Amino acid sequence: MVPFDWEDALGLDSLLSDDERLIRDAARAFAQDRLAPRVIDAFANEHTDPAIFREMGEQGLLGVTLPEDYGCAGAGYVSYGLVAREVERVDSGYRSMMSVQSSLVMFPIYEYGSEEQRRKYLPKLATGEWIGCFGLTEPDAGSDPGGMRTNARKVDGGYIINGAKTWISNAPIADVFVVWAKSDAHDGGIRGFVLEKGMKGLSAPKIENKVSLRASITGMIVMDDVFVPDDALLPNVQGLKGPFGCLNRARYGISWGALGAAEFCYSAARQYGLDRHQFGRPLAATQLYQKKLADMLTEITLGLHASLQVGRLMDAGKFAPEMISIVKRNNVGKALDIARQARDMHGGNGISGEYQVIRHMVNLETVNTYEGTHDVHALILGRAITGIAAF
Ligand code: TGC
Ligand code: FAD
Repeated sequence: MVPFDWEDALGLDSLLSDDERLIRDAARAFAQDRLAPRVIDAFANEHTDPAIFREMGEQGLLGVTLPEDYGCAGAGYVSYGLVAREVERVDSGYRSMMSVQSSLVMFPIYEYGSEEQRRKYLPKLATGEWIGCFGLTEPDAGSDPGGMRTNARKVDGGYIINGAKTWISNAPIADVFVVWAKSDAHDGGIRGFVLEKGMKGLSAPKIENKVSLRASITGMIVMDDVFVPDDALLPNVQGLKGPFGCLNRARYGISWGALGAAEFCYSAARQYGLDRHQFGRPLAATQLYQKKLADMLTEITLGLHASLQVGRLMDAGKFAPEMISIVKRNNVGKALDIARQARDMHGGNGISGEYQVIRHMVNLETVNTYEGTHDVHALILGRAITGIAAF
């Protein structure tokens, strides 16, 4: 028999390789030493510090799954998940900055791009010198991106792009824009383009006054007759499987990340219950308080092990996207429940920014919506179970 570990109930640590533990520990040290001290102010003042991308780059946390040839770590998907968990333990907005850059900007350039595009963009995105964003969602096409209106018209030497993307993480500070558009030169098929800051007709206004994810800047991408040369097209993919291929990676990372936020809330509620006395004893000595902690630990533990299994299958090239829907949907939903419980268990202090659980709670509302809402992932699973699309 071994003593029970309330922070690692089923021995996840023992299932990791030495390299995975090293990456996890480095990410944890970075997140706790460099991100945690800034997050309360960043959230309160809705401030995104672009220097964070360069700091993440210095630590090797951007594009961790991509090859070393392009300045990346060449690690596996389990390592990527462990990084997301550590960063989101501090704030979902910081994880969002990291996962958009890694899965939604660097991955498509690597997977669908030409060698010239890889060489041009990946090393600078890996160091964080350049910041990237991913434009799929539009004002009238959110859960149904096939309904997008953004279009690319073929002209001599390139394309003219028109349209608007909304709710785009990193957009107002981005140097590189991966944008999805319907192309008349490809029978109206969806194609990916890489746009650059400063192109005529391209702007990225900030969306102000978010109540959630305030440490991560969000904006629109407005394209008004933007001319892009032929070599801005991502040559190696056509159709929605292009953006969905990126979303598979980001959604998987979120499944780990959300549980990092949940672990913070669980740990904070445990400590608060031990420290705070009411009715002559610690809150943690009450049955209701202990049941809540037991439920939290159970869901976190089951979710982490499920994500580990999905990561192992991704590393082996044996995953189905529906596996990712299970862990994105369930882990984020459970994390949100845990954050709400932790908020309640802190009593009045639970609404204070200093105790931080309410920040995680409101952040997780966004995480439950983006990258496919909780219900859209249920419908993806429902389709796979029944063979009937109910969207
Ligand atoms: P559907 O007919 O299902 O598929 C169209 C084509 O795509 C292929 N495909 C996939 N390929 C790879 N991975 C997946 N997960 C795939 N899912 C589908 C499919 O095989 C087909 O290929 P082909 O060759 O036959 O053309 O398409 P649909 O239009 O019926 O899709 C329905 C649905 C609901 C599954 C889809 O539209 C969906 O997932 N909606 C949710 C939209 C979403 O997740 N948006 C995210 C925007 S980005 C974002 O939120 C970033 S936040 C980041 C942050 O800050 O952290
Ligand atoms: P809608 O699709 O209008 O959905 C509204 C509600 O209806 C939801 O509850 C949904 O589950 C439900 N619903 C929709 N369709 C059905 C159906 N068929 N059956 C039953 N219920 C349904 N997008 C990007 O492209 N890039 C980004 O970087 C990015 N970052 C984001 C950052 C933030 C902070 C936020 C909030 C969003 C971001 N998004 C981004 C957009 C995000 O992906 C969308 O908000 C999400 O896909 C949902 O789309 P929607 O908001 O249009 O909601």
